[in-house]
Amino acid sequence: MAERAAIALGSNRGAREALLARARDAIATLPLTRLVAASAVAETAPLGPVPQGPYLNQMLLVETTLEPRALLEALLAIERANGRVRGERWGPRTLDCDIVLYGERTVNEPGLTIPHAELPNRDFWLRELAELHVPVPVH
Ligand code: A4P
Ligand code: MG
Repeated sequence: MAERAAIALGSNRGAREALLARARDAIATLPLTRLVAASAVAETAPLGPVPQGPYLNQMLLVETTLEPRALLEALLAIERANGRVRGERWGPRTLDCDIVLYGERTVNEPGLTIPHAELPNRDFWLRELAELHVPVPVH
């Protein structure tokens, strides 16, 4: 059965707006996946310890039958295709695609945590989820 997943996009390097648009198109054309809704794109001050430029962030809602791990692999491939080079943790990036929620599932595996560990700390994610009428689980 298809489930709904919330995917957060972020970019603070390069042609940020175009990078988000390309990520949206790539996600919309993933196999077994349909793009249901997208929040507004918002500019946000950089979080974390690394000095860097502002981000553009956007939340997508998809319906998918890809399992969480397969969805993550697909998102990492989209990041790579858009010039993402893994550097410093929390550092500047052309494109970041994170799975924030996947249905009501909890996943705690090496390399995959759902709900995303930073969800309670990112006001802009909480705002974007509210905009898309996605309830946020309380733990
Ligand atoms: N990973 C584990 N769980 C997940 C998940 N639910 N979704 C693993 C996606 N990936 C997940 O990712 C490192 C690994 O996390 C992945 O290979 C995957 O196996 P990464 O994107 O290289 O992350 P990172 O930068 O090394 O660390 P982290 O904790 O993922 O950083 P974030 O959360 O990506 O933070 N400020 C603003 N305003 N807006 C932002 O979007 N983003 C960051 C980066 C910092 N500051 C920001 C923003
Ligand atoms: Mg990431």
